[in-house]
Amino acid sequence: MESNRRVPLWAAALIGLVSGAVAVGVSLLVAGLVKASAFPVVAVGNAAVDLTPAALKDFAIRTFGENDKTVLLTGIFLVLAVIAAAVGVLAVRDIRYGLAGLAAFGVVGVLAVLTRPGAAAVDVVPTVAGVAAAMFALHRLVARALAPETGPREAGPYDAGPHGGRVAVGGGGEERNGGGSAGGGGGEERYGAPVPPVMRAGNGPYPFDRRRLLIGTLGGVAVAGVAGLAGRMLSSRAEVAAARVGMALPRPAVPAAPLPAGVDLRIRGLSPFVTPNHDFYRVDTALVVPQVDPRSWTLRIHGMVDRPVELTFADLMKRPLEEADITLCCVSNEVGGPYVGNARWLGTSLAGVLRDAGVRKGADMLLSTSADGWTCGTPVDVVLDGRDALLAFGMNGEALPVEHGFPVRQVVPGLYGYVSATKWVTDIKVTRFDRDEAYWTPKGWSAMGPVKTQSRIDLPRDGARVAPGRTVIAGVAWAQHKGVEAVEVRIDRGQWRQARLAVAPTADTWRQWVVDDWDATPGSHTIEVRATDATGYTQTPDLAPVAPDGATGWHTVSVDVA
Ligand SMILES: Nc1nc2c(c(=O)[nH]1)N[C@H]1C(S)=C(S)[C@@H](COP(=O)(O)O)O[C@H]1N2
Ligand SMILES: [Mo]
Repeated sequence: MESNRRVPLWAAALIGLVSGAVAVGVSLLVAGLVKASAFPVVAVGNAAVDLTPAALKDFAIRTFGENDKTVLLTGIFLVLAVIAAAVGVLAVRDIRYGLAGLAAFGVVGVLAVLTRPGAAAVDVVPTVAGVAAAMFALHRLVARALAPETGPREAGPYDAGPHGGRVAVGGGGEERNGGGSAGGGGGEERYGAPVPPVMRAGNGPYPFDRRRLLIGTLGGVAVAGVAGLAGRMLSSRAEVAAARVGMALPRPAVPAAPLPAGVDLRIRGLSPFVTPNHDFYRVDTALVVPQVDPRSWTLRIHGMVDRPVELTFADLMKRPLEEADITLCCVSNEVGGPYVGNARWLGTSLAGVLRDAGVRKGADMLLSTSADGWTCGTPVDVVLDGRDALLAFGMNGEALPVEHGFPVRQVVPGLYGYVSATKWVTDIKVTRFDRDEAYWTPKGWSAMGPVKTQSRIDLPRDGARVAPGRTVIAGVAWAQHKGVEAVEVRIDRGQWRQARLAVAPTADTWRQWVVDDWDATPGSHTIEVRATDATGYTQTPDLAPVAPDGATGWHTVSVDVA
């Protein structure tokens, strides 16, 4: 490309800056994709720190103190921006100069990455990809600023309108504007009168086309932004996953007793007593699972307390730890639905943490907030009444799965999840129900959400075909923190018969049940179930929808015996 002095300096600098942004965005994305540890900008920064004379380093640390990292990164980005702008200026003089500048820059980046301790070959991939993308962007943007998109016979630079509006006539490089380009309006006047077609068909310099360049830079910025954000998301995901896998769970001071024999009837098709983590239902409002690094996680407890505190993950681990089997269920579980599961949770007492902070008189609500801003309102008296309300970080012997709230969530037996089980919890405000409202409350759900006693038939499945003869009917029932006392089943609205109950270690878990003496006769049958909890309450057939505070009714299945 020939020298062209008609591209103003600002535009040349802009071309360079946008190309630089594309380099950063694409290298972030690629770093996330190939799980490279070194993001080139940081590697260059670290190399710069290593090369800085000690005296200057000391000066910087003294002067900027805690902020020295931020100052350093800001400085690196400023230097990068100046270099990028210079590359743009070179590129509009001659694209080869610009490309060479980027290549030189890439070599510095690769060297910086490779000289980092523990660097692997894969770590250069983001730098190389970023520089390649920047070269492409630079080339395209210079072309947009100066030349027709795909050669002289296509769009002329004076025509800011859509390409569809342009008609090339004949083979002699003649073209004329179609109606569509008129849409550009008088704005095109600023480019001056069209030069004769003959001149545009040649290889001569094209006048600067501001509009085409700006559209191109918007595209470049969009690519850089989307790639950068996606890359950041991918790498924080990888980092949090690594932190989770590397986490050693401490032994609790108060371990839960080993599960008694007989908690699990071991019937195929019946929900196991302990729900494996990968089968545990998931309900939350998060479109993308929040990635919270335990090393930077903190939990703030404030509001109506005597001593507001902020706990780190290490602080939490130093507290007395306990383990508890707790069945969690969702208020939006339909009768017979799947949103219920049982796990062994490991954590520290939420009541203990609150007592240390000193809950003030008059407070009746904990407004907890997750890393992604979801909020939950939990009654203070319930949390303080001695039940195993936990700030949990372990689930069935592993660190909490990320989608179940890693690194820390609340679990409170006896309350539906939406009023108790905040995942990725980072903030607890001690407050009052008449002053604060949690996420679901204004959306038609009750502020209070005690779990309703429920039972579910797992076997046989609704609509199943079963062979005549002895048929096992089995399921689970739950009444957290009250306990399930009895389960009854009836067939075709006949006599209720008592189910045999599995052992339940505490009142906070569900309980398996089985009826194994049903002699199924050919034909269609309906099977109904109802549970009675330890307060003496028996489920009624009254149907209630899930909103505002949980479904009621008897789970009923129909089967064909043939
Ligand atoms: N941060 C956050 N925590 C949340 C929710 C949410 O939307 N966001 N949903 C709650 C609801 S409604 C339920 S039922 C439980 C479900 O927990 P699980 O997904 O681990 O089963 O999480 C609770 N905790
Ligand atoms: Mo829920």
